[in-house]
Amino acid sequence: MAEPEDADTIAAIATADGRAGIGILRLSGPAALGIAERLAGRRLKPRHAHHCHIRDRTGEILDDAIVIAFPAPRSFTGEDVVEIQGHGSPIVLQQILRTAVDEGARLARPGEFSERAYLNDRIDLAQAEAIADLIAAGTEAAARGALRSLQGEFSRQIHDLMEVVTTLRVYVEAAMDFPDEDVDFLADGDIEERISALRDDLEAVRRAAGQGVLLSSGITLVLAGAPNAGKSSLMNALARRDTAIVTEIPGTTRDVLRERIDLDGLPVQLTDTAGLRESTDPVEAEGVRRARAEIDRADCLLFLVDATASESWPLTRDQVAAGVGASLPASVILVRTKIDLLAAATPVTGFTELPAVAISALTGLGLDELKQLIRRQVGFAADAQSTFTARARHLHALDQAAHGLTAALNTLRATGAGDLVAEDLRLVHDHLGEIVGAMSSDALLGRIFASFCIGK
Ligand SMILES: Nc1nc2c(ncn2[C@@H]2O[C@H](COP(=O)(O)OP(=O)(O)OP(=O)(O)O)[C@@H](O)[C@H]2O)c(=O)[nH]1
Ligand SMILES: [Mg+2]
Repeated sequence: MAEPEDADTIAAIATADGRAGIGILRLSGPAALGIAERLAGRRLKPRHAHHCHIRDRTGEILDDAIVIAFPAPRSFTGEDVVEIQGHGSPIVLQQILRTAVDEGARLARPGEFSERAYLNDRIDLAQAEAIADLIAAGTEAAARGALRSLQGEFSRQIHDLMEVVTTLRVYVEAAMDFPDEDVDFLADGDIEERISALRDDLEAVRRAAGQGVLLSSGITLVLAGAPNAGKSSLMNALARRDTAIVTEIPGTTRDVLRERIDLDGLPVQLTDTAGLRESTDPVEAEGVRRARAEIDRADCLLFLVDATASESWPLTRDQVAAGVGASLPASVILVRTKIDLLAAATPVTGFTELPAVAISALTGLGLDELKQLIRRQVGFAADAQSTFTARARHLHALDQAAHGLTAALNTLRATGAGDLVAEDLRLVHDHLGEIVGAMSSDALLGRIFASFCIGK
C-alpha cells in the first residue's frame, strides 16, 4: 500500500463551482494549520469556529470567513485539516485558493482528500468509493444506498466473509502443521461443508452487491421503433415533461434526446431516438445511425410498435434485431403503443418470446406495468431499502472469490491436498481484500498465531 506523500499539503475548493451563499476551501497536510493561520492572521484553536478576515500576502482582505481547524488524527483525512468557509463567489474562492498555494499548498488532485483518508485508514476502499457514489447519486434510493456503504455496511459484509475465510485457512494450515493429530481434519467432511456454506453466503452478498451496482450506476434505457411509433410521446410521459417534439409527421425526432428519471429508486437514463427506417435524407439517415449506436450501448431496449399499424405482433427477438439493424442488449421489452385508439382491448401480452406490454402515452394506461417490467428485466429488486451501493470492480472481485471457493472445493474433493486448498483460500481472501483494500499477509500470520496455541 502506498504511503501518503506526507510532505505535501493539498488545497481545493470543496463546494460546487458557481455562485452560492457559502463556498468552502479545504486544506489537508502538515502545513495546513500554518497556511490557514497566515491567511486568517491568527492562531486557530482545534475544532473551534473562528470568524476572521482572510487576507492575501499583501494584506488585502479577500473575504470574511469562518475558519475551522481539525488537527490530526481526528479529521476526515487523518491529517491536519482546515476548512475556510467563505462567501460562495467563484472569484473570491479562487483568490483564497491562489493565496493558499502562494503560502505553500499545492492543488489537490481529484479525490485526493478521500484517497488520503483511505491511506490513513480513516475509511476503507469501498467506503472511499461510496463517497463518490453518494455525491453522484441519481435518486434518493441511490443516495441512501451510498450512505449505507459509506457507513461501512458493504465493507462489514465483506469483512465477515474474510473472517470466515481466515478461520478456514487457520483450520487447513493447522491440519497440515500437525499431521500426527488423531483426526484427519481435511477428510472428515466438515471443512467441505464449511466451504460450501461460505460460498452460499458469498453468493448472497454478490446478489446484494449486484443490486448495489444497479442502484449507483443505474441503467440506460433506449426507446426505438419505426417512425411515428410513439417513442417521443412515451419519453415525455415517463419523464413527465415535454422534452421531445411530438408531431403526427413520421421522422420528427432526428437527434438523440436524453432524460434522467427515477424509476422507483432505479436511476434511469432514458434515450429517445429517431424512428428506424431507410432514408435518403442525410439528416434523418444520420439520426438513424445514431439511434443504432445508442441501441448498441443500451442496458435495456424498449421496442415500440404502433397498435394501430398493420404490423405483426408479437415480434420475436430475431425479428426485433432485424428491424433494428443493431445488436440487442440482454433486456428487450416489446411495447405496443396507442392502445387508447383500439376499439376493444386485444390480448397483448399472452405468450411471447419477449416480455411485452401495451400502453397509451396519452392516457397513461399500462405505464406502471411497463415500469415494473423494466425493473424486473434488469433485475432490480423491489426493496431497494435494504441495499448498499457497490461497483463493477466489487462484483468482479466477488466473482473471482466465488471461483476460488469452487476451486478449493474441487481440490479438496479430488486430492484432499491441504496445501493446495490453503492456496485456493488465500486467493479467495485476497480477492475479497481487494474490495476493502488489502489485509496484509503479516496481519494474517498474526491472526494464525493468536488463535492457535503452538505449545499444545
Ligand atoms: N392516441 C394516441 N396517440 C399517440 C400516442 N402516442 C403517440 N401518439 C401520436 O402519434 C404520433 C407520433 O408520436 P411521436 O411520439 O412523435 O412518435 P415517434 O415515435 O417519436 O415518431 P418519430 O420521432 O417521427 O420517429 C403523434 O401524433 C402522437 O400524438 C398515444 O398513446 N395515443
Ligand atoms: Mg420522436
